[in-house]
Amino acid sequence: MKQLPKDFLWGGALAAHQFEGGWNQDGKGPSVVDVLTAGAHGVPRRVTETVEADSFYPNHEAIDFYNRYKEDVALFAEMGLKCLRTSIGWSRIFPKGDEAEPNEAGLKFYDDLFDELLSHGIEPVITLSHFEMPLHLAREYGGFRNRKVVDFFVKFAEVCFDRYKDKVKYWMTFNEINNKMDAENPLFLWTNSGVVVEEGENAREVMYQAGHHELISSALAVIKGKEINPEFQIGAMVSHVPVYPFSSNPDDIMLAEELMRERYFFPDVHVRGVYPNYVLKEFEREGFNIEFLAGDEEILRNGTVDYLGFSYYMSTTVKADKEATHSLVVNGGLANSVDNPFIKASDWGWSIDPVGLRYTLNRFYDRYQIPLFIVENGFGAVDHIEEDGSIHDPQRIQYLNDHIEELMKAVTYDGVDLMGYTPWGIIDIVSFTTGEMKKRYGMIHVDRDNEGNGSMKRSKKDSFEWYKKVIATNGEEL
Ligand code: BGP
Repeated sequence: MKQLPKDFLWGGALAAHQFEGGWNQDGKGPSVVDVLTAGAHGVPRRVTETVEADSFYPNHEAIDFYNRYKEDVALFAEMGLKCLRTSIGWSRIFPKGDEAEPNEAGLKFYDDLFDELLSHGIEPVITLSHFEMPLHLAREYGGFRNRKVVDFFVKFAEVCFDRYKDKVKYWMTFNEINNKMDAENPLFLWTNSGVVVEEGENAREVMYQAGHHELISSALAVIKGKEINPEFQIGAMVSHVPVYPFSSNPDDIMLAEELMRERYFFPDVHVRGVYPNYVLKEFEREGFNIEFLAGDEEILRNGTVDYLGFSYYMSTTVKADKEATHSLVVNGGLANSVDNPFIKASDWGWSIDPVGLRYTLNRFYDRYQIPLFIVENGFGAVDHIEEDGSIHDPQRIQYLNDHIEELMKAVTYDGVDLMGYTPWGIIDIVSFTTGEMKKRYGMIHVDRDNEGNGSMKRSKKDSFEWYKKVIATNGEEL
């Protein structure tokens, strides 16, 4: 089998709020996730008005990377990572979001971090907004429902592009911008867009308005970024859960196709620079009144992305003879979802479907013909520590191994242009959907539990050495 390209970006992925901690250090302001309590199996996370003294906020300390980054970067280097995908905490740079000047201490932290990564030969891959909007913008402006927030985001993007123009080449504007298509789920509109739906409003209409402002913000950021450094590669990032038809019944096939539009809408605009007809028809049908300003069409056309980054964890399967509501739930299931008899699931009900990754790569590449980047993939599981301190995680190795095999087929057999692969949570971090520490993805274990206890000590799991070999052999030895 032919090999992956020599410059394939093997890495790991993280998000500032899930691992940095230091939530109020060096002038950082509170963000929308800093008022998110821990959940638990089956108990959703809660957004509180302010930081309550008797509630636990797992993101506040997270794994304290902010104060231990040198130790962690050294471990990433030992693993052989070629890149690290992380995000810039927006409220480190603009604590409230609407200040005239950025916070120098926040900017300096990322200067130091990027220098540290580069000194180990690790390329930073940076998401500008990964669920970290300054709380003030959400509370005082209504988040991205308000057009003014576009200006604040673009200014933040410009400051970052300008400051790090010689250190960062690969950027993404919004993490999982589409992870709010289920507008009825308040968690995703809040973290993605800083939006709370008011009584009497149509949640989906509000979602589309906020989404439009984010698409405009992204396009303006791309335009500015290219002015600052034409060498930048600026991508979009979407969550992708392919929808399979349960059977060869044409109704199942058409339903799956229609539901895939929930996945394609945002990347369609990011990549093609125009709204797809199926969404314009929905606006017409539902009577949605989405505010477009004169010039928006041009902005979208001029601000298309260089590549498409995406997260892939699972697939879902639908059957037409269940009532359709077109609404997503956390595990990627839909109202019409049924069990797929060919696919098993994790303890959190996330299906395990490596072939779905190859299928996704092919469908995206056929549709867009631009480079793709798998910027999240992984297996969330409970780890068991042996008496001697070792952690055997064969299930995680199996999951990653099988997905890498499929991505290699997509590149070497199908001819997909794939830039790299950054498995999620390369070091144990706070789970986003549950706020737990016990749902772990890492190849590096962190001694920290759901209640915030533990020494924070780092140790290697079996997957650490396994992934190190995968990188060293460019995927030839799995
Ligand atoms: C994606 C997010 C990440 C992340 C991941 C895994 O939706 O981009 O921030 O955490 O999912 O989810 P979880 O941590 O809930 O298992």
